[in-house]
Amino acid sequence: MTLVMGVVNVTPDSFSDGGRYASHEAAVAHGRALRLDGADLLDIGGESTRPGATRVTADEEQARIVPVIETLAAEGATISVDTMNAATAVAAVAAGARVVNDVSGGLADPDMMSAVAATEADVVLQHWRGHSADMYRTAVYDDIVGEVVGELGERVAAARAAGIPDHRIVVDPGFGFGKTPEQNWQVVRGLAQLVTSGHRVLIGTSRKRMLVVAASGAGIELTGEDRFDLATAVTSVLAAQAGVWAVRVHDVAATRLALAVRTAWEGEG
Ligand code: PMM
Repeated sequence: MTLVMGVVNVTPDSFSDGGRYASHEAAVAHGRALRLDGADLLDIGGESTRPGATRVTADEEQARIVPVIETLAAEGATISVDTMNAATAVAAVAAGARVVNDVSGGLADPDMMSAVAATEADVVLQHWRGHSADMYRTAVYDDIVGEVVGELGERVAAARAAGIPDHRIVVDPGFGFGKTPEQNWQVVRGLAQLVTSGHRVLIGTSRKRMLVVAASGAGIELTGEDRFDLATAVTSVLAAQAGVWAVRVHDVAATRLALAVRTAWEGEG
């Protein structure tokens, strides 16, 4: 069964006195709604990794997400924390997170691997070649599948060296990170190689530009969240087909429905 990770972004939309409280309440409510939709995990993040996004301090990041993690973990949710900061990862695990999702694969913060090793949390190591401002400058490959798999192997080796056992390691090819939309589709062809590498694989295609490229290939203009989420749900089925462990999505309900139809199609066994 492919697991569904629902995305909860905690980004205050206001700096007024009510801003923090309002964003906390909104994030908790969103997390609850995603669980009702059938999310197996909630990925909680306080810093946008989108191209061109400005970075927030670790203190600000923790102020945003730790209370949200505490509330949702206390309600029984399995929480993943989307952070590149070791200090935030430690604070999030103390608040109840069971997975550290580091889009930099431990590269952004030299303390990340040892910090995770000292906890019992799982770690998602994503393929990454630099902060979002540099995103496309680093998107140069001779053999993209070989390089992504190879660079992920180096991150796995670093995790092991820090004392994180294999069963706690998840790998992610990092769609959209240091890759153009077209290159993301090339990486898709290498998913089988990643799945057979022995670690659990997570992928995130949700609402990404690669879906726009796929649609335009058929003369379809991808506009509106609903259509993005339909396209995302299709990728979730194909990911399940490829043996991926979990998919990170915004629209949990659409992916759950798509996966249910696939299960009916395939049969339970
Ligand atoms: N993508 C985003 C953020 N975090 N984490 C993992 N493991 N894999 C991803 O593909 C990934 C991620 C960017 O997406 P968002 O801005 O829509 O959350």
